[in-house]
Amino acid sequence: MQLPLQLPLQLLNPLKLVTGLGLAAFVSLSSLSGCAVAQPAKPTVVILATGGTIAGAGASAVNSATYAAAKVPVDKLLAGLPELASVANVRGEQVFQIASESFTNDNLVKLGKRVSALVKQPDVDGIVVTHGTDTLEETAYFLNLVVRTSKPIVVVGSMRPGTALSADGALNLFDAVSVAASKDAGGKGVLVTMNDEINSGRDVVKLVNIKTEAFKSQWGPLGMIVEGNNYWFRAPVKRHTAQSEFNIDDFDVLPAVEIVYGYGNMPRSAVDLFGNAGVKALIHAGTGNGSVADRNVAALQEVRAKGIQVIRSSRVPAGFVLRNAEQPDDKYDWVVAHDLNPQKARILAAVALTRGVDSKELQRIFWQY
Ligand code: DAS
Repeated sequence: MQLPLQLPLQLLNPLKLVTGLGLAAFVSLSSLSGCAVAQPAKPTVVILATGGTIAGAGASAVNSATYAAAKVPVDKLLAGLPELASVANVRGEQVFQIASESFTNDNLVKLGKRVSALVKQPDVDGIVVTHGTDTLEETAYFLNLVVRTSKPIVVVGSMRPGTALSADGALNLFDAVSVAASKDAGGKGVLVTMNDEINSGRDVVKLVNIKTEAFKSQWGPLGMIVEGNNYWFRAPVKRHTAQSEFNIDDFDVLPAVEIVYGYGNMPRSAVDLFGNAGVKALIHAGTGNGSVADRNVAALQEVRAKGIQVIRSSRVPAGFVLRNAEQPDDKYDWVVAHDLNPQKARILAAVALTRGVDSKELQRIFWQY
């Protein structure tokens, strides 16, 4: 009986070891049957690398927070994770090599178009986007709105560079590829795998800026991934991907939508500045339930009178802004961002305004997406 020369440890059957049959009794199925057992073809996952900490490098293993992001190329990331071959056939593309705080609307559009082109290819089963964590939530939401597919798209980053002790990138990336290769991950919108959780790209936000358990959704994760197995507990109810009315193939430029941040003593100058800068919409990141200082109500009304959409979000990380509560939105013809934080509200408003919608349609879109 021909024993396989290289017996991968993970193939040892612990039951046989425990019953004393040990290695001698271990035989591969192929030698028993005398012919190769056909292995199911592995899914093909394309990894689009954009930079960030997951591609970062520090001077020493104790540098878990002091390092340079966007240094390691995608082929080295993949070479450093041979375990990926156990879950999918993977290939990588270096789309950008930047820290994600430097992302622009043009980066979003270019990435979205590449994802859209790849998911149309019949031999591509899933997509992983490696990304910096700073604006990961914005990119994940953008792709969730504009890529018309039911194939899994997973955005992933890390809070520590691969050079650090207890680096989180390798397992996050393995999880991302494993989820992207899973049929049961399809149709759930864009997903984010960080720290063993599978979150919705719509809901997830970076809530902590200094530890590996950084990403949370106030509505909870969709599921968890443990040792390559997905455990689902809920599914998204908002429109996304294949059910979206938006399509990255329909536009090349995102309209200018900016954000003003609310705080005590906030002057009207920021509102006035953007009101005269040609923006198509202004997100007001208000205090509390999207509150607007009295001196800024007039400033926002003037902005609205110029045909610029005004959208009330909140600087408070959880909850959602109620229409006509802190401000008479019907009277002022303003929109509320629902549960979207200011940066996600900016993404949705920009995507919606590629179709030149009015305020009534824009509010419908904020309820549905
Ligand atoms: N600068 C951060 C970024 O690229 C690093 C990271 O956390 O990924 O988003």
